Amino acid sequence: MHMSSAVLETIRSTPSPFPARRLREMALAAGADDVGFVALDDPALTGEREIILEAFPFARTLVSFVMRMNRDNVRSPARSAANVEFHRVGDETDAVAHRLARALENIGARAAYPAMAFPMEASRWPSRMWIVAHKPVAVAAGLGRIGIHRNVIHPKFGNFILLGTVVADVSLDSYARPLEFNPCLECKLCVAACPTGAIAPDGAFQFDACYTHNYREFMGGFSDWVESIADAGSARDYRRKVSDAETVSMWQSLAYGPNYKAAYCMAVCPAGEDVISAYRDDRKKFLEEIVDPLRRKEETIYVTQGSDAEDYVARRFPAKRVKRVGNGLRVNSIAGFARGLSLRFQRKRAGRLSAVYHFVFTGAERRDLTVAIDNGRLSVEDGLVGNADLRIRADSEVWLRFLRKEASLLWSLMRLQIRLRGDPRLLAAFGRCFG
Ligand code: B12
Ligand code: SF4
Repeated sequence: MHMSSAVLETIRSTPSPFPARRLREMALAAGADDVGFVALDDPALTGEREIILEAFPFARTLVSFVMRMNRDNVRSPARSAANVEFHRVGDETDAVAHRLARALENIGARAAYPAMAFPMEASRWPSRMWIVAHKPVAVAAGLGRIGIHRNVIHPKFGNFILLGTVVADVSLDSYARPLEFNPCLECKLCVAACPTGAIAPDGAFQFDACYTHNYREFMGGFSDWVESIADAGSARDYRRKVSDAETVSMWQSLAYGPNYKAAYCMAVCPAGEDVISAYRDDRKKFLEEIVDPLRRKEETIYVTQGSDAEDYVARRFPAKRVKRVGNGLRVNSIAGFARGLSLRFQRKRAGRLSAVYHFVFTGAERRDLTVAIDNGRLSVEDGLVGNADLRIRADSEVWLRFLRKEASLLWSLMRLQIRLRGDPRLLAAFGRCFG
């Protein structure tokens, strides 16, 4: 879309704010289904701002937009139907962002966009690889609120949307405010449908449960598959670990874009003006037609050994079977160890354990850390806080090797590279709490 030369002249000659209404028209003309604007200095972007500026130093305004997905594709137990829609709308999200950035460029503004999902900054793995976290931006732009399942729910389209962001150097004459109400009904259908138990009724999210299964054919799951090939002594040995259907599925993901294994939380969500009537009119029918087929679906759920997800599938989904796999989330720094604790914490496995751990890391990466586990709750703090039930003093490199199962604990204890003060059984109890 090209601007008239009069408009072009206006934006070049006046540093005055650009009309939000005009930018909205441009975004809709580029194909967005809804759009909202956030100033880069909005307090909601604390923690995000630096990451955005590193990639796009000219950023002043974030244009957040949503793209609708076809609901019945996402709901189908045939996940190929859901995945073609994720890919189709995902590509369209990037195309809309491209068109809007181009339109802004045409009127003399600077604009760029990060991908809807991939490609990301893979060299940063296993830390955060994405540049813009589209969800908090969309919430700040008034496009929706986060539901119990942690997806953004748009007041009209529900959660059947993908999100995009265009970063621009213009300032606007008005910005959005977050929605005052949350469209989430707290019906907990997402909790019931998730095959891994990743969504707790109180809204807590067990990242590694979702990630290990749903992302089996993405980053870490893919690394694990490669390692199973490297470890296999023969084709027959490989086939014992990986079924033919799994090999074909991996080929399909590599050839046509990675396929999500579930996203059932999104499939069953009845929130949003356009979506809710089917649920309100006949809840029983909604459950029978949309939730039950996903719950009854016979399929393999990928779990890590000893995880809450492993127990959950066995208890809740008799038609599903688990397969133990690695999820490729290797810890390669003490900072990563500290950050990863909350992502890997297995609330149920922690049970009634109540203990405070002091970690004193020495050597290459010095850091003091207090980890408290109390009746299924975890807190991680820098420094040594309160009294420890177990104090672990360890050389940072040795500790990382121990976590990766490359160094033996006994050997490290004998060589005084790891020292414990307190009941050593608490270390085993600690290990059980993390997947
Ligand atoms: C990382 C990520 C994931 C992670 C973590 C999900 C999460 N709750 O954040 C995993 C792999 C589990 C995931 C799964 C899914 N995702 Co996703 N995902 C993203 C991504 C790249 C960033 C999310 C984010 O901003 N998180 C930060 C804050 C806001 O979320 P949080 O819950 O407070 O924090 C979590 C993450 O930070 C994560 N985390 C922290 N450190 C690290 C490090 C690494 C390496 C990783 C991988 C994760 C991670 O763990 C935290 C706790 O859960 C965005 C794309 C983007 N660039 O924004 C898409 C995005 C959020 N995903 C999306 C979708 C659709 C899904 C799935 C439905 C996938 C699918 N198609 O099957 C599921 C839904 C799972 C769920 N119920 O949340 C959409 C959501 C659309 C919407 N309506 O809200 C997004 C916005 C993509 C898009 N452009 O539309 N996703
Ligand atoms: S399924 Fe129900 S509880 Fe879950 S996010 Fe949607 S409306 Fe909220």
